Amino acid sequence: MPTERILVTDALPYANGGLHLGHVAGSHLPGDIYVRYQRLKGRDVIHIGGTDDHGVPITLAAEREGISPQELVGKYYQSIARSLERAGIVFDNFSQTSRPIHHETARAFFTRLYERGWFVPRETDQLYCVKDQRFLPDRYVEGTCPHCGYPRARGDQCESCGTLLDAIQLIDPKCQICFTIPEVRKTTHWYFLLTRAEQDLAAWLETKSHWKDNVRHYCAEWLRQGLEDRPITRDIEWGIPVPLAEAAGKVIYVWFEALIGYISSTKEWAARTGQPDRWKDYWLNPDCTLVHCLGKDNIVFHAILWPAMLMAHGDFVLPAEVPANEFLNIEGQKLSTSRNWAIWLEEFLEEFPPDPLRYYLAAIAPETKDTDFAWKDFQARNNNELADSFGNFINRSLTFIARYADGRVPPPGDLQGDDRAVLDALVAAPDAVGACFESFQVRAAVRELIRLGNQLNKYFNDQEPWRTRKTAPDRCAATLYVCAQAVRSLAILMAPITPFSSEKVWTMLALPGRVDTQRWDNAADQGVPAGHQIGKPEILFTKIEDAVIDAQIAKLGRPAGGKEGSGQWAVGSGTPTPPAQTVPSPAAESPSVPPDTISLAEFQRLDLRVAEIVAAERVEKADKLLRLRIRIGSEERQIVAGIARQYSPDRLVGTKIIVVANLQPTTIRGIESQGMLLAAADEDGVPLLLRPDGDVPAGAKVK
Ligand code: B3M
Ligand code: ZN
Repeated sequence: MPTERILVTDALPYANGGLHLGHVAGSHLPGDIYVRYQRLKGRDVIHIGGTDDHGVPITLAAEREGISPQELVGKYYQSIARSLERAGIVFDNFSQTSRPIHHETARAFFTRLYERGWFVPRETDQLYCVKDQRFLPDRYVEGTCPHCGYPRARGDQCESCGTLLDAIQLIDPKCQICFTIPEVRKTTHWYFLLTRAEQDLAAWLETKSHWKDNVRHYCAEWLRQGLEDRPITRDIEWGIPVPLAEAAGKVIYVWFEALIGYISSTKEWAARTGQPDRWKDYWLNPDCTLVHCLGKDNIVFHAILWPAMLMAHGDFVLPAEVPANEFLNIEGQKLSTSRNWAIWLEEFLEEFPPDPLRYYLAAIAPETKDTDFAWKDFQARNNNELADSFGNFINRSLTFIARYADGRVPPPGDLQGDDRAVLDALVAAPDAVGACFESFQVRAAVRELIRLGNQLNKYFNDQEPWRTRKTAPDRCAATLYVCAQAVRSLAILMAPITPFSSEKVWTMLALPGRVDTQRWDNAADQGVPAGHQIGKPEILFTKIEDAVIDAQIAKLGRPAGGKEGSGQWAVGSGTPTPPAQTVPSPAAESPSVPPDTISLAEFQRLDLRVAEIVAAERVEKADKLLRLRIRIGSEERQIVAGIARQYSPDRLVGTKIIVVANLQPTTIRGIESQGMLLAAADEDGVPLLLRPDGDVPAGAKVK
């Protein structure tokens, strides 16, 4: 049970791109749901966030977009803040680490640790790009991870095994600006003596036995490997200058200061509320519950580095909860911003209202393992659960009252067993659902709610108010009375997950105030009195058609079309990487699906076309090969195909075949082949061309 005062933070996304659903599922939605729940519980809770504006992820993106880091972070701050707001993710303060308040706070923090002897300068080897004439810290280099062999490990951390790295440890490092091989040069950096905090950290982590398994296991593993002192200064220009004369030209390492951003953002909030000291009620209060919401790639920073920093500082409260989430995959594949295998929040909200997204991400929250966002599953849950269960019950109940009771909630009369069973279920629900929210188990909360929704629909069906309306009006009145109470309860209980819809229900019920100012513990009160006049019922959740979903699936993996926040180089928390040339690997995550199954979206990435052969000739000294000139619509190309044994060139001219039109060009015997034709081997292994069965124009898409 948390203390009455709670401070919830969401990981600060890098302001180098728009937000994708990985950000939302990993930290912002869990944070928002928890805060909304705690607020309904009447606790003094604040939700603190902002953008992470420094470090290599920013400078790399700025270089690639051809604008200054300052311009870049300004632009993405706006877009990130706007999409969070549209998604109903509400912060008490959403700051930027590039603001003066943060620079001051971070420098003061640094100075305190320096004075306490927590930093030592060390001369170290560092990768340097001769071509770009600069040191290459962190993500300026990629190479092979020395621990797991992952070939695209970044200079700060391996995305695959999670190990924190020093760029110098990478095997075959490459400069991420010019992709040449860097050399090693000497430079001096200040190291944070993490080793000195090791014992205290271990003892403190021992007290966190209630933390989620994934978080405890990660921490245990890091401790088992032994902590290392970490360099916390960098040789780049963009960032917070190190407040030491002897470190001129260096900035504080982005992770070291970004974490302090939680304090700065709280200070900014306090100042905005006109009580500038109010931040101390949280950060300097040992009874304040500090909760950090984040994805698993950030665990080490929040559960090891940050507590060590806070211990070294001495004044501040330590994290109480670090409910980290695993990753959200998309259609069976790892989310990748560089391949645009991602769903962008802003684009999503152009097409769909926020609540179905919130509901779905809550239902599949990656709490204990990676989970999969599948568009068809999203559609099914929206249609079956939101529309057909919750929406249907609420709509039937209110419409019935509006139509047959003049919009007035009938008196309960003599309640009977079935009625009481429903009212009892309502009484039990706040604790049952609340316990799930309290322990960061949002999926379980959704399950409880679904169970309640099903029970309510069953009650409505069993009571048959459309029949009792004529045969037993008292029964009908009791049913409608109970249903009205249940609608009110549902509105409150679902408010953390579907706040917009809950507010709508509140309006339809014409109850005073707003749903988000109600009390969770009063959710089961019979709060809609007999005789109360309700408002106009409206459809709450609309069903989503197949075509709408198919269009979304087809968008996956396609270039983003220059939209803000989703350009080729504009990434969320992923690394900016050159565009991948390969078709994504098969979806193999779901146990019920054979490992070589591909999704519809993957199939749709293939651009299969009908092409007409306009010229054909043999390739010299290659008796199997033909060089074909083909026409796809108005475009002509050449391809090289191994069909010379069974087809003579002149017979092929005018023939229509099927080609893969978006295959990476390749060179065969010195001739560029700009596509591939489709053929199937006969019993003797002789390849025979596939041709359309009828007159299809060249250029037609094969589906
Ligand atoms: N910006 C990493 C990320 O966006 C980093 C989080 C900072 S939290 C203080 O995943
Ligand atoms: Zn370079």
